[in-house]
Amino acid sequence: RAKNTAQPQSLDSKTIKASIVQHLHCTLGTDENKANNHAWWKATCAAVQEQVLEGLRKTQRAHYLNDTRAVHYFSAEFLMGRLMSNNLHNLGLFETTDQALKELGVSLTDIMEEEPDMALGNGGLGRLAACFIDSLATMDLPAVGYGLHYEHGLFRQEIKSGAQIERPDSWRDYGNPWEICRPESIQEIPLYGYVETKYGDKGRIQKEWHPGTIVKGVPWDIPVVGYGGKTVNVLRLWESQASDYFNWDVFNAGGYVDAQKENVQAETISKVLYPNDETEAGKELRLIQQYFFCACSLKDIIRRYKRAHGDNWERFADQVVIQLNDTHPAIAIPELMRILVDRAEMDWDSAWEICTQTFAYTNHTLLPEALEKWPARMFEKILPRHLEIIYEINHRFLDEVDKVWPNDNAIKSKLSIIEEGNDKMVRMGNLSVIGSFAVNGVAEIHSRLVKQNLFPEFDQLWPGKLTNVTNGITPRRWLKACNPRLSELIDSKIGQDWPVQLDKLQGLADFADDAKFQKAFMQIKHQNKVDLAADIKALTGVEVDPNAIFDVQIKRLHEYKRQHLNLLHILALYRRLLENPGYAMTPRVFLFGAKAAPGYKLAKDIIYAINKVADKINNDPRVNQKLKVVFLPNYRVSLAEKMIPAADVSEQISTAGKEASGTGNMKLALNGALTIGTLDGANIEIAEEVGDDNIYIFGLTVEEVQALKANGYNPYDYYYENKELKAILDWLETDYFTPGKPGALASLKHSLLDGGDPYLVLADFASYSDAHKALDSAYQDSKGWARKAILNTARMGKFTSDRSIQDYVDRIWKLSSCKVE
Ligand code: 26V
Repeated sequence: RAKNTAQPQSLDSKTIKASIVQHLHCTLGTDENKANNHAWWKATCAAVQEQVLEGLRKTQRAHYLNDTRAVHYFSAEFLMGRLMSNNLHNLGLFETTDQALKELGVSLTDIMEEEPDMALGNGGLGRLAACFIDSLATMDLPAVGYGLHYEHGLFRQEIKSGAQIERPDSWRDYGNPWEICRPESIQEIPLYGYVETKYGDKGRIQKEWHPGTIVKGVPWDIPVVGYGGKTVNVLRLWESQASDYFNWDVFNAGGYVDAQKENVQAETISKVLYPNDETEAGKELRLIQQYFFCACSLKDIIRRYKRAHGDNWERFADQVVIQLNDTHPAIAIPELMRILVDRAEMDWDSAWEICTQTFAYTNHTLLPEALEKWPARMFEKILPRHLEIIYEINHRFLDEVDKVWPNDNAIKSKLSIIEEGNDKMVRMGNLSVIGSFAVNGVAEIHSRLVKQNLFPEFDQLWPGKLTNVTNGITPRRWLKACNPRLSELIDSKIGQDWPVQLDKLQGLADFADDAKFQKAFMQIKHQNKVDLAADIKALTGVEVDPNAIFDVQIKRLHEYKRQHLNLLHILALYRRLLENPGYAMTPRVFLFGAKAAPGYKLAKDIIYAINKVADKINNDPRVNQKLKVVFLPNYRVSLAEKMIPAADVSEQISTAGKEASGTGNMKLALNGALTIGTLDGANIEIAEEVGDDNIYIFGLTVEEVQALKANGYNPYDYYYENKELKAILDWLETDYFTPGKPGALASLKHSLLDGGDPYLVLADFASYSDAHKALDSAYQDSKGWARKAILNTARMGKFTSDRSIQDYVDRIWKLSSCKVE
């Protein structure tokens, strides 16, 4: 476990004040009288960045002098959110800076609101990458994050008349004070063109790729400050630019016109983050993005390696480990083979040995529609040499398969990297497993299903290669920084080490029945709810009562996550209240935050339905005192930081077997929310930790889901059998929620009946409703509830991302820490 105790450097408030004012004058060109919050924010960033860069310089020197082995985390997404609060906390400068600004008549909380979120990711996978690099720095581990410097991050969501509208996110319009451009490390990346076969001495066949075009990769470094402020690693993000390079080679070979035809607009490569999550899009630009950042990053790694080890490749895999965050960077595998075989002229077997000692791959989903496949023809056009290399990898691999399963064509076609058919496809998952020395899922159940259902033959072929590393979250951002009131209370009871020794939270269990502590704990929850209620009012105009249960579902909108199950239950409560105004229930506020992929029609329909139902309920005086529904627009990291500390209930209601892990579930429970959830992903491990009395589990298990589907699931059985459910679904077809527009919510009903209800919403409805009843009556017992909430916080130690990283370090990366200073 992380050994760090945060005893960060101490700058006094006078020094910080002077630095902020100095930057206000000399960096921003303004003064204390004229400066608005934005200018104050920038000047404060500049002052903080001075400390950050000092740490960066020392860290880079220490890593260089010690010639450290490092992990390189390749990810198409890093969902960083805002950096000010995190950097101040990790540097141990939060209070001092708060004080310094106060003396200047400025509020730190206010100016932090000026910072745009760095939303360079879709959801769980991108935020996990951000938590992991925080832990890596905190644990003094040599690490670099590599990704794309998107000009536009995930779209900004507006809600117009209930419907989602996407607007561009322009997070860098007024500059990003945290990033540093490194023109000295620009890389040139080839694309398109053709492959020439040459015959060298001793009959050696030599391949040369004549690219059709070259694009420039410009690195932007974002320092990543570890807690305690000692190690400062980097997140290096690549921006594409047109290269001034003119490809005379192609021109002379007569390929100029073709090359021009195929010439991509170099600048578009890093323009925009793909907003799909869990659907494979198959777009050419996306493959180019993936190759672009992998090729830049590999060149960068090799340049650094050669500086220390020259042309001797023998130690490469000792110094370099590359973690592939899903298959998005899997193209790095054939790219390293190309560099070793074509450029370094290494023999195939030696090159393959290095490759398969370097890469490890994390799988983040089992959904078939999210498993990446690329048309071989697209590959051939963009990366002709890589396609050849992939065929060669595959050929040699299938020979190995034949030794284990002789003449078994069915197994060969299943394990092949190439999916045969009219349109041959390259399966990036198979490539990743074959080219890596370790493969992991992200929660116990998910890893079991990866072994049993997704890659069973690979597990037989290479026993032990497939493994589990359960996800985690950084408690620095997700408790210390976002919930200062609770953090202070925890400090007062168990000391200040918990942010780096999260197991210490166990000490809070001693106070779970202590009336005074319970009161303090629940008062903090209440105060956080008061704050959120004010934000809700400001953002939506809806008034909510902080005495009600705050029931929160925040995550990407997807059928498998079943926001519509939550909505059906809300409609059930609404009906019960209309039929019986005395219906016994604790007042409840249902809160949603969710973005839908712009092309995902049903997901957008669900958002619309939530908003229409919310409008109706919030304006119905008959139920107003008991029920409110709020959809908060533009869910993002900074909004999560406000919602999570205020949550009483955490909705984790995916169909069993579909949510690989979930990480929001961990954040909410850590902040004292009780989970209502299925036996899916990390919910199972959360239940093991917090105990059955402190979580509300409902619904079908993975085995029951499989059995029900095998026996032919018919959603109509539930529709006709459950009168309440039928009434609710029929209600959606009327114009009750969309006056004058009957049928506006009908797509929902259709997906659940004629659409076959692929995620078993109706099958789990009754059980979900029962779990809610149990939860509601538990809340009535305020002492009992306080105890449960405290025990949730106390028992979440396992889910620190420091533990996940320690798992990777011990079992996959074999890394040593390197103290700085
Ligand atoms: C797929 C695609 C397909 C092409 C377009 C862009 C794109 C972007 C993302 C993805 C894969 C998303 C997979 C994912 O986010 N999985 C989530 O990973 C979390 C961290 O491990 C985990 O907690 C969630 O349960 C899992 O859904």
